[in-house]
Amino acid sequence: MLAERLRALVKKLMGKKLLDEKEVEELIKELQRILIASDVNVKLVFELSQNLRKKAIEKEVIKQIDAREQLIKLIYDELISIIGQKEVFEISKNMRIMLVGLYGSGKTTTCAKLAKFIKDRGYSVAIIAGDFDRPAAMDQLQQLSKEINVSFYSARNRDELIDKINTIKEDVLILDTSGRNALDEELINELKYYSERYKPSINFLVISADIGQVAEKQIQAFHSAVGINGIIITRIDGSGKAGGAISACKICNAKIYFVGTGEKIKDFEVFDPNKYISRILGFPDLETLLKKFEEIVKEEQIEVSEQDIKNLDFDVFLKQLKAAKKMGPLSNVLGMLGINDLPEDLVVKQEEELKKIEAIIQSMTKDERKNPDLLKNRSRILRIAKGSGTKEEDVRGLISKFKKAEKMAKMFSNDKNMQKKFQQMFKGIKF
Ligand SMILES: Nc1nc2c(ncn2[C@@H]2O[C@H](COP(=O)(O)OP(=O)(O)O)[C@@H](O)[C@H]2O)c(=O)[nH]1
Ligand SMILES: [Mg+2]
Repeated sequence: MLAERLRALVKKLMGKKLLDEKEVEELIKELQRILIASDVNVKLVFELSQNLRKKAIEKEVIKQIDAREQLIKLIYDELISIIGQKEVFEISKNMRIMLVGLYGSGKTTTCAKLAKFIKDRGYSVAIIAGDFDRPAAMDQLQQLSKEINVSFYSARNRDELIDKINTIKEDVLILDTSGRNALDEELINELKYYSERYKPSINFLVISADIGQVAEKQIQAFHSAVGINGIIITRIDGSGKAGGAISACKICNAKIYFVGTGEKIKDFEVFDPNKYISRILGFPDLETLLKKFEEIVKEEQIEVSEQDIKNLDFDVFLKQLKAAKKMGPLSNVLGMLGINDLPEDLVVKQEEELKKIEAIIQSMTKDERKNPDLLKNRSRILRIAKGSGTKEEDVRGLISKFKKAEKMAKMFSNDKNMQKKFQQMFKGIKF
């Protein structure tokens, strides 16, 4: 698998806080290889690399997140700037949709899928057969319309069809067009004909995920013939590549709205950019990683006051401990990156311990949390252990850690760097 090499490189950077230029370069090269093999247009890959290079070196480092994650985030940001965020498809009455694309790209199938999608949202839909090249295409479309119970319109020729279209009462119209192996003049004329007479409000380009590097020329030709406002990628189930779609977004400046995930009508999904990018990059769970980013950036803001340090209580203890441990290695990140051969136990154990500590502290009364001296009383300790589902020695262990932290905090409470030292102390607390 292509992404494996990228992952190996990314793994090498584990725990690093800063990227040096050589490492950035190495990663960019690997990324280029992946994107080009995924059929992303070469020029576009080059442009993307330039941006990445610039940002990776310029970017101010978020200290608590290591280089590996930062780089993935940068790559993600670059790709998303081309593909765009998740787009809602706004359906409205009197909408006229036209599907264009090469022969075999999946237009006819997509007509039915899209019609069903729109019908399920409470609109009446009409499917119109505009492909006069292959008589079989008409039957195929009629069959599909029956299957989803949507009206179907056809005619003997284009002029007749246009006359008919003007009498259709349904809310939304979807026109299927013919396709060739390549976009020739005849097809361009047909599309222009529909463009002028049918007057579509949205032109969807239907492209197959495996279209390859030829994508650019084709997309450009369709775009200059009729103007593409939306993209639907089909056969995403069969190809991990789909780089042509990224190129299409860039060329048409249009968003990807839907993806086809199989031959059946139900195999149709609203396009999710995060899922798509994870797939291209070979990182299984990018979305969770991105959320983690937000969390970390938020948690970084936890302040600590002089008062907190001088009178350390269990509330402050827990808050600081959680902040400190979150900023360390992130247990899930490993799995998210598809890296499974690392000593994950260690990290997972730490998180479990932290949960236990949290349970114990939450089983204390408000007074006990504020005034830890109350915990000299054994019956209180037993009550807390019971309440948190832990053992007496767990509670005692935590109290002793707290006492040590309290003692240390007192020691540097007059230090001018006390805030920093205090926070660092929590990072050092071992379970
Ligand atoms: N696996 C898979 N097959 C698809 C998908 N969309 C269409 N197909 C198949 O691709 C072939 C061509 O589809 P068709 O709709 O006739 O393409 P058209 O020539 O553009 O109208 C058919 O066999 C479809 O069943 C998809 O999302 N996934
Ligand atoms: Mg067709």
